[in-house]
Amino acid sequence: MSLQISRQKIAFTVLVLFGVSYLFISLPRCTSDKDKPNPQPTASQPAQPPVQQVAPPAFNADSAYHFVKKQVDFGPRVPNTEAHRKCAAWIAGTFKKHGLTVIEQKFQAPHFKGGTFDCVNIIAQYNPENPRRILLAAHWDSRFQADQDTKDKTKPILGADDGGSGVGVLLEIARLLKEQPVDIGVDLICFDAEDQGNDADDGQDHSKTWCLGAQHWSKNLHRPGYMPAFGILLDMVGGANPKFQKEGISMQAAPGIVQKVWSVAASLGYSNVFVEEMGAPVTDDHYFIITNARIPIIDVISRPGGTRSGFVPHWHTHDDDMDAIDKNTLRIVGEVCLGAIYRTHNGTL
Ligand code: AHN
Ligand code: ZN
Repeated sequence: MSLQISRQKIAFTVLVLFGVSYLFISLPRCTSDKDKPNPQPTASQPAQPPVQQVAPPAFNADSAYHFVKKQVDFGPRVPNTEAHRKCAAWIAGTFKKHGLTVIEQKFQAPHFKGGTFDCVNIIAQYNPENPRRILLAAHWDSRFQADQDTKDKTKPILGADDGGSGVGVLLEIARLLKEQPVDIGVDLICFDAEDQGNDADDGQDHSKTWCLGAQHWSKNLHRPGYMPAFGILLDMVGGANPKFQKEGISMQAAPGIVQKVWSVAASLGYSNVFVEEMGAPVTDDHYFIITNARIPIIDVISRPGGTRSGFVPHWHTHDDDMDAIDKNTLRIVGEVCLGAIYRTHNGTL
C-alpha cells in the first residue's frame, strides 16, 4: 500500500517536474523582448513595472445592436437635419456616460451639389493623457440619397449598416473599457459626412467629395502631433455573411497592421470572415488619415461580392435598415477589435 502511494507520488513528482521544465524550456520560444515583464534598467531605459495581463471582456452583441438601433431610430443622419443634430448629441452623451472624454469637433464643409453642411466629428478619448494610444474609427452620418436603389433614389437612407454598425461597435467597446480597464489610451472617433459624396461614374475624380469629416480632422488633429500606434476603421461591419478582405490602401500603407488584426481574427476562429484575400482599394476615411496625418490605419469593410460594387447588397439602398443587421457580424468584429486593444495592453499584439 505504502509502496503503491510512493510510486504514485514519484509519478506525480516526475509529471510536475516534467511540466515545469517544459514551461521553462518552451517559454523563451514564445516571448519576445518586449514581452519580458522586468527588463534590466539601463541608463536610457528605466525599469518598467510588470504589465498586469488582462483578458478581453465579452463583447455583448445585443448591446451593440441596441446602439445601432438607437441611431437608426433618429431617422437618416444627413447633415443639416434635426435627426443628425439629435443623434450627434446622443452619441457624444453615450460616450460621456461611459466615462470617456469627448471633443465635439464642429466644422463646415461644402456639399458637391452646392451649399454647406454643418458637421461634427465626435472624438471620444479613453485615458486621454496616456501617450501610448490606439485609434478605432467609423463614420456616423448616413447617405443623403439611395442612389443604388431602384425606387426613391433621391430619398435619404437609414444607414443601419453603412454608418450605424461601426458606431454601434465603438459604443459597445466604450462600455466595456469602463468594465475592464487597460493601461493604454484608446480614441474612438466617429467621423461625419463620410457618405455625402458624388458617386457619378463619369471618369472624373470625385474622391474629395467623400469623407469630409476625416478630411477635416486629418488636417486639424484634436491634439497637435497626435500619433497612435495604429488605427482600425470600421465600415459596414453589421451585415449578414460578412467578408473582410485585405483592402488595397490598407495593404499599401500598413500591411503589418493588417497582418496583426487578421492574426487576431484567426486566433479567434474567424479566418472564414477575415479572409486571406487581397481586396480592391476603397476611398474611405482611412485614405485621408493616411495621406494627411500619416497615421497607419486600416479599413475593415465588408465586401461579400455578388454585386457590381462588391459591397453588401443593401449598400446605398433603402434596404440598409435594421433588418440588414446581423448580431453575429457585430460580435465577430467587436471581438477582433477587443483582441487588438487588450493584446496591445498585454504587449502581445
Ligand atoms: C466610394 O464609394 C467612393 N467609397 C466607398 C466608401 C463608402 C461609402 N463606405 C461607405 N459608404
Ligand atoms: Zn456609404
